[in-house]
Amino acid sequence: MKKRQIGISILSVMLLGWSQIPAHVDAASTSYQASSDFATTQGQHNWHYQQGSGNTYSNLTYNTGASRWDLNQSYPWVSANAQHPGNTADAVRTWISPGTGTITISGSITKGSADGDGIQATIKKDNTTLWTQKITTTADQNPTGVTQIPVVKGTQIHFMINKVQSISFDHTLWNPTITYTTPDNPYLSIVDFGAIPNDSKDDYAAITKTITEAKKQGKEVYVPAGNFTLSQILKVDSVAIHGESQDSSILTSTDPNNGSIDLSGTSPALRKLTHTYQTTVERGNGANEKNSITVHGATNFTIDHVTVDKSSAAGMLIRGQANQGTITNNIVQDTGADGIHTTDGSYNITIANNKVNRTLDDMIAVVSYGDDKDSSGKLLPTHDVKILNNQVNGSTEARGISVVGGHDVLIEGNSIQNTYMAGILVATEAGDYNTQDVNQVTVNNNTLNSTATNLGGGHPSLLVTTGPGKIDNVTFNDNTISEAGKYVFGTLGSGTMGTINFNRNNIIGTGKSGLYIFKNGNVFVDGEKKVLTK
Ligand SMILES: [Ca+2]
Ligand SMILES: [Ca+2]
Repeated sequence: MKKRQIGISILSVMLLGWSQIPAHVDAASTSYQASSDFATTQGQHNWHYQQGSGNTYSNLTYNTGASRWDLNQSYPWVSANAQHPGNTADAVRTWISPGTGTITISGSITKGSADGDGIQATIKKDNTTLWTQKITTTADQNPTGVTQIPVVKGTQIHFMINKVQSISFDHTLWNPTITYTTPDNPYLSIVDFGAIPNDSKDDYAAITKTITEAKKQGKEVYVPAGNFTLSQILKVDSVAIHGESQDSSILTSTDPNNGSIDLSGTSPALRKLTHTYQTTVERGNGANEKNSITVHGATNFTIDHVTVDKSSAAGMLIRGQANQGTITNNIVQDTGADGIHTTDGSYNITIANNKVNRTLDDMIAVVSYGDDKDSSGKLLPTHDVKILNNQVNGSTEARGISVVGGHDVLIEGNSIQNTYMAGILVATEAGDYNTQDVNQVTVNNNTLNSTATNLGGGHPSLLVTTGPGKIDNVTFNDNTISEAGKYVFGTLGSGTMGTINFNRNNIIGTGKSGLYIFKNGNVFVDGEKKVLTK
């Protein structure tokens, strides 16, 4: 077995230590030659020495005196560079692939004598014949069609000599070489750095080590199928992590107070995996450490096909002027605070095609607090957020989709069901929240069913309300609202409110209290200015 590896330096090998060399390295080729790898132990250098009949194989026994593997010191036998069939079984040299890649087989076959009735030489990949030929002369024979054969871990390549009718004069020289090439992998697998699935033991150190090395090599981190354990916050800085699939690759946090996956830096990504908590605690102060995923000021971040299953605070929280982000095709469920919450001056964010279910607070929220400021004291509103084609269902104490401070927000094509308070809320809030102004919010083509069901609280299904500051330029076009809990539309609050438009909305039955309540703003319904309710 000769190793030739490209793309991993001797220095990095030394730094990593042999035990930690990742199996996935760039375009590595390894040669396995029968004679130089020949050993007195089965399986050494991936070679096995066997007898075979049909597709059934069993190991031969090493004969020290004859320096070969044989059956009861007779036929069949396999030596370093030759094979001889037996009367009841073929002589078989078997190579078992150590991993995924391709192989090329070389090396000629030479029958030792022209006498006898010949031999049948065969190369099989598992039970499939790659090449076979009857050989009756002493001329060298070169197998054909045995290049670039795909293999996976455990694929068996059998080199077989069959007697034909008689074993006389069947001694055959055959010293094959297998050149095994692993593919270029753009990722490092966490199991190659010591993570072990499904053993309930902590994988935090192994995964962190993989992240560090992947960042150094400019590669992604791969999480295979299985359940991996995280004992503390996982920091993902400028690295992409992807799983085998959204359901099968699971990261389980064991500390409910310290279990967020934190994304930061440039182009961090999470794709195709599940993050869950073993247990949750009370939301309390809603610290970011209790979120499932927290984006801290990252640029060009991606969260796609990720399931967030349980958290004590938010499902996904986007903060610190994070920007150019996409949050798509995710499932967020059973969170202790908001499902997907964008705040703290974040901008240019797309939240699309997600399913958010059973959140204790708002399902999808855009929030700008009064103390979200830069170092010079300038306000940092959250802005340019697109909330598109999400399905949100079942906020037990709060709103479906909300904009509470911020500007240039588009809420379009979403399905919103079963909310305790407003289905869609545009607001500024006083008190602890002390949020910033709202400007330019467009709410198009959403479908709301059974929203604002908390009749005591009295939220209309589509609500604009001001506490402090100002709200202006809010438009609701072409939404469909059925089973509104109280009113369908409403404007409330004592703060400053500019122009609010409701156009072409499709209302199926009015709310239990009526169609609308307008107590603030310059309100137009299909172009007609409304007199405010006293
Ligand atoms: Ca023969
Ligand atoms: Ca583990």
